[in-house]
Amino acid sequence: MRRAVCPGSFDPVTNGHVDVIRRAAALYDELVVAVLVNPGKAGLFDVDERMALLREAVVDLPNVVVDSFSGLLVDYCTANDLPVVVKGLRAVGDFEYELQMAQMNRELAGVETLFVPTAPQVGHLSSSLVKQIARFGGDVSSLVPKAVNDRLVARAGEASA
Ligand code: COD
Repeated sequence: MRRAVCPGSFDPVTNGHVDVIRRAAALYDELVVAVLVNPGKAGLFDVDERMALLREAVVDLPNVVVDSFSGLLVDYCTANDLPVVVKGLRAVGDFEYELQMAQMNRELAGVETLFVPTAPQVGHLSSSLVKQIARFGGDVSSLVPKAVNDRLVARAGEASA
């Protein structure tokens, strides 16, 4: 069975992430979407909420499993028999760091990386820009799955109450 992992912070999942996940899911028998638990960096959403939002976003993809991990990605890959990491690539800015990580992950544990070039209509999307726009009351409904938009609107309401 061909398996791969799509790792990330997903704080929160955007339509850019969903595009990469969908395309990767079509290439593998099972795709694990793994949310990094980073104790040093509190996000807007906690890890359980990020996972719940991801599960809603991929509910129609039966071969996608949502999980979380902490520590090194390669340790998670080795422990879970995941030989391939799938990453989305947006602009040249992504490339240098992603290449470095891909080479390091291969050296550390023989884990290969597959890069999926972003779709033009979502290439400008990032979780941090989405959060910034939502925080100031901007409309992000076309940039994120519906459940994420609902949570961001609720959060903005709580903050201004
Ligand atoms: N279009 C296409 N791809 C996109 C888009 C978009 N609009 N937005 C994001 N992506 C891609 C990113 O390029 C990335 O591949 C993935 O989606 C996840 O993005 P984020 O922003 O949610 O997650 P990151 O980049 O913060 O995640 C980084 C990791 C958690 C994967 C990385 O830090 C990691 O592996 N950490 C574990 C520690 C470790 O092993 N470190 C050593 C590395 S050598």
